[in-house]
This record gives sequence, structure tokens and C-alpha cells, in this order.
Amino acid sequence: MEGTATRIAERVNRVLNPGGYECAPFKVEWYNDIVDQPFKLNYPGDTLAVNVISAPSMYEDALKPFVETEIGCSSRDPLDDCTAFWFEKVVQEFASELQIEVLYDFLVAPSRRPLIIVQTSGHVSGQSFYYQRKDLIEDPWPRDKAIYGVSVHPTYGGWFAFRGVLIFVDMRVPNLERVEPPDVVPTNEKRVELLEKFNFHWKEWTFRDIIPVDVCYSDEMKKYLELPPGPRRRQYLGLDTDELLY
Ligand code: B12
Repeated sequence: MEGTATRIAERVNRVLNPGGYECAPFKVEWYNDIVDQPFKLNYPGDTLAVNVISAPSMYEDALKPFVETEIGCSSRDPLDDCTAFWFEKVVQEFASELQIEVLYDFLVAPSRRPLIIVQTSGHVSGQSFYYQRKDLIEDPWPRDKAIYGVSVHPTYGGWFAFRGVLIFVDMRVPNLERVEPPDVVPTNEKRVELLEKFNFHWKEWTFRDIIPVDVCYSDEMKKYLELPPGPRRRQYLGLDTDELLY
């Protein structure tokens, strides 16, 4: 991997790892080469980007301390506020040297199109393999049925989430070496099982266990994630009625 990009990614990881976040670098062109026109990022192809995920430890290491201290923040979902809080630490880390643009996983254009499709950025960064219907040799679903793709991480299986991409807008890394994501679900049969579980049984969490993992979300974290954003905030404010919220 190119030295500069490695050093930058290591610095980003040093800032983010204590919060349970992990990053990996990629070149914008690796992403732009495969996505359709509306999703392409408007930066030169050899611009450095880093993909950021959260591991299961993010709940204890970042979210809980965050909501206990920063509850006055503005958006509807404390999880998104918490990500913004940690990404801002990265922006500050590089403030005197490099400009960073942040593309959160939850940002959408006025057309509702996501600004970044993180399963693809995760794949090209080598962090997690993105399994799509088009990778299958054969499958059991009707042709016209939309089947969403799902990413699997070699360490966390499905027990992780994408949080966004940081673009180092002035940093060119033409020599960055590409790292392929490990194909941890290599057979057609297992891939069908994975997509079946992700598309039709995702509330049971089972797609996340498609490969054995050492750590998964705690019961408390699962319960938290099952709440819509309003109640998520209320849970931490210790409130139990809607009217107190607004
Ligand atoms: C919109 C959205 C939804 C919608 C629609 C789903 C969809 N995939 O379209 C709905 C509301 C249904 C949904 C539901 C869920 N979602 Co959702 N969703 C998203 C969101 C915001 C955007 C997805 C999107 O619109 N993609 C656009 C389409 C066109 O992309 P695409 O199909 O991948 O096509 C691209 C690729 O094929 C690429 N491409 C082309 N050729 C090649 C070749 C290669 C090799 C590669 C890698 C790529 C590639 O180019 C295409 C675009 O041009 C993402 C976050 C994000 N910002 O990406 C989360 C996301 C996909 N959702 C996620 C999850 C977990 C869920 C739920 C389980 C709910 C939940 N919160 O727990 C459910 C499960 C799905 C279900 N059964 O309903 C996770 C998935 C994590 C993972 N491990 O993959 C994501 C990534 C959120 C996150 N931050 O982690 N979701």
C-alpha cells in the first residue's frame, strides 16, 4: 500500500478505534468505475477516500458515553449524532494539513438517492465483501423480485455497520495498492442463504451469523437498534412520554 495513504489511514484509525470504529483506504476511481452515473463521486480518480465501519464495541465505547454527555445535539437519531461527533475528531486531527469531506451513510440527495453507497465503498476498500444477486450462479427468487445485497466482514460477519466515507479532497494516491475483501461466503448455496435471510428474515438477525464470529451485538444494543430514532433519544433521556420530547 502506498506509504502516505497507509499513514493517513493509521492516523484515522488511531482517532476512531477507541470508539469502536475502523477504517480502510481506497481510491475514488475504484468506486466510480463500478457504480452507475448518478452515484459517481465528483473528485479526481486518484483521490484518497477512507471507508468507516463500526464494530460491536461502538455501542459501549462511543454511543453510551456520547449520549450521557452530548444529549443536547440536534438531529433525530443519537446514533447519527454520535458518528458525526467521532468523524469531527478526525476532521480536527487533520485540520491544519488536509481538507476532509464527510459522506455519512445516512445522507441522501433531494431525489432520495444516497450520496454514498457504503456496501460498494466497503468492498473496494477491502473491508467487507459485498454479496449481490448478480454474483449468484442460480437462485430461487422470481426474476422481477428486488433482492438487496449484503456485506459480510471477515471478523464481524454481519455484526457491524457502515458509518460513511471520508474524502481527503486534496490528497492524490496514484500508487495505492488495492486490497481485495476476503470472500468469506464462497459457495452459491451459502450466498443464497445469506441473501434470503437478509431480505426476508432480517428482523431475526440471523444473516449476521452467516459465518462464525467471536463478538456480536449485546442484547442491550439489539434492543436499542430495534427502536425507531424518537424512542432511541427518549430512552437515554429517561423520558417515557412523547410530549416531553418536543
Ligand atoms: C435505501 C436503503 C435501504 C432500503 C432499500 C434497500 C436497498 N439496498 O436498496 C430499505 C429501507 C428497504 C432498507 C432496509 C434494510 N437495510 Co438498508 N440501506 C439503504 C441505504 C441507505 C442505501 C442503499 C441503496 O439505495 N443503494 C443503492 C443501490 C442502487 O445500490 P446497489 O443495489 O448496491 O447497486 C450498486 C452496486 O451493484 C454497484 N456495483 C455495480 N457493479 C458492482 C460490482 C461490485 C464488485 C460491487 C462491490 C459493486 C457493484 O453499483 C450499483 C449502483 O450503481 C444503505 C446505506 C448506504 N448509504 O448505502 C442501507 C444499508 C444497505 N441497509 C442496511 C441494513 C442493515 C438494512 C436492514 C437490515 C434494516 C436495518 N436497519 O437493520 C434492512 C434489510 C433489508 C430488507 N430486507 O428490507 C445496511 C446493510 C449492511 C450490510 N451488512 O450490508 C446498510 C449498508 C446501512 C449501513 N449503514 O450499514 N435499506
